[in-house]
Amino acid sequence: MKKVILSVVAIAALGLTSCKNETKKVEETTKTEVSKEIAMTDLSFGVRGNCGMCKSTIEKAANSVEGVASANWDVDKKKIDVSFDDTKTDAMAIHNAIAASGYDTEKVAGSEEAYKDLPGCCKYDHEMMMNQSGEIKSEDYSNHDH
Ligand SMILES: [Cu+2]
Repeated sequence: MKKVILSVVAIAALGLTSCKNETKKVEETTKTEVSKEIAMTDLSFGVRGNCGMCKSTIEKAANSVEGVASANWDVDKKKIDVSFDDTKTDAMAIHNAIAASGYDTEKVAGSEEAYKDLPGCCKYDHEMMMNQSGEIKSEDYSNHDH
């Protein structure tokens, strides 16, 4: 197998100059991707919300922050998992973007203006528990409602 690769490389090297350049380009792209992966920071924090529509609004807000690679909000756990490039953004920028879309996070209260414009089903309870296990029953939840 190694021999085959070596001979392919040799042929490419001996061949047209354009072929050689192409091979080099591919290598560089791969290297960039690897270093990007290393810089990615994974973060989870609580975000209040009700339904699938909330999910798309929250995730859209998080993804709108430059440097955010992925965002996944869990409707049962009231929690978001974000992966971002910490050379481009930081946790607070993501908290602020979600809050600006009308949703409360652990650190930033949601914009009241944006909250007013949310569809009726998305007008979540501001007392809602965040970072739930996903197994808490509604009767348990009422105990936390002061
Ligand atoms: Cu909703």
